[in-house]
Amino acid sequence: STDTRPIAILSVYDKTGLLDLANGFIQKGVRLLASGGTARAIRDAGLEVEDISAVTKAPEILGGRVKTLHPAVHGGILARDIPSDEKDLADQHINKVDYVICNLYPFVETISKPDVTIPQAVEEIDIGGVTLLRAAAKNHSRITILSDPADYASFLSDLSSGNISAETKQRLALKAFTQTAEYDNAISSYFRQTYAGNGTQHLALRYGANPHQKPAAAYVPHGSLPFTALSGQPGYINLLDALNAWALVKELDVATGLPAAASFKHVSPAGAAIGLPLTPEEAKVYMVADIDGIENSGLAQAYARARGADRMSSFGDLLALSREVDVPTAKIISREVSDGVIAAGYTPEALEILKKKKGGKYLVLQMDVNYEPPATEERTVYGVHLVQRRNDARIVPAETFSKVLVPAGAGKLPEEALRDLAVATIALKYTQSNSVCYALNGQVIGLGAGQQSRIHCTRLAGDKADNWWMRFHERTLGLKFKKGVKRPEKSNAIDLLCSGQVPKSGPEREDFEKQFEEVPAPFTAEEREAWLSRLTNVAVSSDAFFPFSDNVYRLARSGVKYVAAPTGSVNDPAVFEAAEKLGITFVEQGTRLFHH
Ligand code: 93A
Repeated sequence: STDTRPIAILSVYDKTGLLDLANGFIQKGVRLLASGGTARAIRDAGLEVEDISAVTKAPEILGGRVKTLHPAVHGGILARDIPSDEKDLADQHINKVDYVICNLYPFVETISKPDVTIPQAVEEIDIGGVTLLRAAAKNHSRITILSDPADYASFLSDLSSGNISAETKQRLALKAFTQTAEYDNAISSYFRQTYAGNGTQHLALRYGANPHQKPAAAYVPHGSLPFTALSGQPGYINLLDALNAWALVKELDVATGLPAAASFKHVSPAGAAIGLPLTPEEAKVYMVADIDGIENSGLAQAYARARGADRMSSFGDLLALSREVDVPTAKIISREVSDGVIAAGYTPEALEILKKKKGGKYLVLQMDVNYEPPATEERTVYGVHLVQRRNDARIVPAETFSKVLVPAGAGKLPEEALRDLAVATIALKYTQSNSVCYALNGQVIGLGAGQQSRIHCTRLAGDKADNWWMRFHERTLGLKFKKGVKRPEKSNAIDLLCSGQVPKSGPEREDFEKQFEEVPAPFTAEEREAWLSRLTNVAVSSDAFFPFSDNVYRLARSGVKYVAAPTGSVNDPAVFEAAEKLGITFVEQGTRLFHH
């Protein structure tokens, strides 16, 4: 056509600021072409505008489903300033478009309505608008794309100054691309929830970390969730625990070749272990002496150790098991206070036992053992997206712990030490930092998590290891509880006794004594010292270097003989010297293992 004015195409659902914008364009001699409702709004205000059909020569059809989808529109938008494009336009009598103003049908608002139907949602899926945004943004070297009324004012001042910079066009194109990306995300997320079926790719959760944090959900963008709930409904923290615990046991099983178990609370392990036969004392301390068949089930042994290490912390745990759950393992779980289990599988009999727990509400998750998480992970905190490569560092005992620094020239560590260092290190990898872990006999015996100071981790974990060992004292093994005292109450009383916290008198002392057939005397300082001096061969791992030698001194007091930790502290020489003096073998574990 002979009309040589610049062209703006306007098609907006949200008509905020539209008239000012139209007016500004007209002042600058820009020709306005608009879709039905947009044209009407401009025209009703007494401003000059043409319908899109003036260039498409085609009416809006299908009740508005096809308004702007036309070569006359998209040819005009997508054409570059190159001879072949100019020729194509001339042949088809199409004019170049210079400005596109578009915002989309309110899909998100529509699906947020409580009773929305699928046809209603479908009708709000904008096609032509997304195409306008995308086409204009693609050709942003030439075209200005306005996708947000908030940008109109500054655009108008640029327009009247006659200079819309390349930088402005780029920024506006990015905004348009982001808008179409978010729009498509909202659509796929809606269909993930309605068509894929709850629990397949998307799982609605009752609430988030706390009951007032609604809504909450778990989903994967592709494929299916890697777990299925065979019983119960997982919560948000359940899943944080389950997925970390699963990763831990899978890795521990691979590293040792033995069945592995972990007992999680608040996204840190309370215990983690591999399946090694239990001594009669261990079976007693872990309260599993009466479990039939435990001597033939490595998985049951692993869980007995993981759940038994720190019975107080494991109260109400979410546990993970690396192999198919059998009846002995299910029997241990069934009588403990626990929130749920994630495992490689369940025998039918074991599943029957677990399904009966908590009146049928016990959470039983089956993990897809072949699932491999993507290489990167992302989360948002306070609106900011954080992206990182997943911590895929592998712990291979014979390699990871081969660099012995102290004593200099020492050979390979004994197999048991390598094994226990692997248990401690893999446990740390899934523990909120800072963390220090003590291990013995293929299990965690003390773990300090989430302390800001390393020495506090070392002390906390050391005190836990000491309490664990005090539970093997003959006086603890011989405790005579009254009939009817429940398992958790026994564990609390044992912890009070073993940690040396029994008060001299008062209501707490009375409560303590009430539970016993024969009231035990608190341990004397001499008794403790004598018994603790017999704890030995303990292996310790630290998720980062020891900044001061106080850590090594504390380790030595709990029978530690092997330490694996990263190096790099200015105090390394002092740390090594302390280890040397105290007869502790120090292995450099080269990878820092912070976890949050
Ligand atoms: O149904 S559509 O996908 N078909 C189209 O061809 C089309 N072109 C623009 N919806 C279409 N639009 C959208 O219409 C725009 O994204 C905008 O949200 C809305 C403006 O319609 P009206 O100008 O009739 O108020």
